[in-house]
Amino acid sequence: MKIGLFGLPNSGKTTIFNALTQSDAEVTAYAKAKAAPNIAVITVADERVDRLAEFYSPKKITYPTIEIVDFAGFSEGSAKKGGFSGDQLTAFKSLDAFALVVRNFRDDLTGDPTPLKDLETIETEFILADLIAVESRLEKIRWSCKRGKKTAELEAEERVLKKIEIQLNDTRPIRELAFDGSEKKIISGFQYLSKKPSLVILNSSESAFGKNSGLLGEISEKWRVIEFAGTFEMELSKLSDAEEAMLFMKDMKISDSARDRLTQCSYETLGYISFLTVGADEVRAWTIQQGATAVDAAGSIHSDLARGFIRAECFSYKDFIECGSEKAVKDQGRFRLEGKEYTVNDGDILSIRFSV
Ligand SMILES: Nc1nc2c(ncn2[C@@H]2O[C@H](COP(=O)(O)OP(=O)(O)OP(=O)(O)O)[C@@H](O)[C@H]2O)c(=O)[nH]1
Ligand SMILES: [Mg+2]
Repeated sequence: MKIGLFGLPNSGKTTIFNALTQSDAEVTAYAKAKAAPNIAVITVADERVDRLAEFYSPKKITYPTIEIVDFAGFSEGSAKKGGFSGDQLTAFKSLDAFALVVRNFRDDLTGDPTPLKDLETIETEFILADLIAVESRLEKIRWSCKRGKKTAELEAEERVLKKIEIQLNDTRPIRELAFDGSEKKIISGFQYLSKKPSLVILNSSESAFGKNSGLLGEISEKWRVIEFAGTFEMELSKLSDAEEAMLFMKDMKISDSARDRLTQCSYETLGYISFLTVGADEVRAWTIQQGATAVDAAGSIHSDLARGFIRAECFSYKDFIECGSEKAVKDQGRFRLEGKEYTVNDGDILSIRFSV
């Protein structure tokens, strides 16, 4: 999974990047927009993996990972000035979601925070960039049609793009539009910014942290949102003494680490769940889309497993913990054989039988 920290300059993206990844990237007021973003990989903590590893004592324990990309702040009007750069758009393309970082602390240069207005600025920028992309594609289609290259495919594409154009002209994100199967297929090659799943990180000052329920409520009408105390949490992530860090967190009434809160919010935003595989070689958690089938899960492990799928042997983590062993799970009739179409649940422990 890949999440991009994005937002106005000086909103604390790099501070939060450091808090999440225990990195030491330079934090400066109004840094020059750099060409290359900061990138680091975090592991997704999962207690279930830890517990299972105690039972199986595997040679290897593997957690899912999330790549965090910290982009330089963009300036208002980026889209209008001919769009985001090709490099930027390429970088955005590979993201699963944006984490929009909004400033909720006083800044000497720009003064008091305006988080709702800032979010609107970002959204408008995305919408403008998408509108430019849609209009230029529509222009090309019209040009082709005029020159006698009209095809049913081009006409279908034009219809979807016009539908998108109306939405964008209404200053609304593409994410709110519903598309049917064939429409989805037509636009799957385009990477619209206002279509990408997004969550919001409200970056509050230490003194305001935890006192923003009204604001968080307003933001949550449109986005999933989490609150961070950026500077505080960056310093927290540098503490080598875990107990000391816990005490500071308790003091601030922070329930989980920045990393765990972002992970959870990302999974919710993207509709992801985890299934598990166990054995003497490896205990591992895997990420898949909610609603995925056993054969999808098999394919996420290896394409051969999906191709030669016979059945999935399955039991839930909860049943395993309640019963205490795989044998007890079987004895109590909680061990299941599932076919290709089985919908995988969060916390399912799967073993795929296959033949190729
Ligand atoms: N009070 C307070 N200041 C913060 C917080 N987060 C960041 N800052 C300050 O804001 C300034 C910019 O922080 P960065 O983390 O570099 O912000 P950025 O969004 O990465 O900035 P650009 O990359 O230049 O767009 C620094 O002076 C930080 O100390 C916070 O949570 N509270
Ligand atoms: Mg930065």
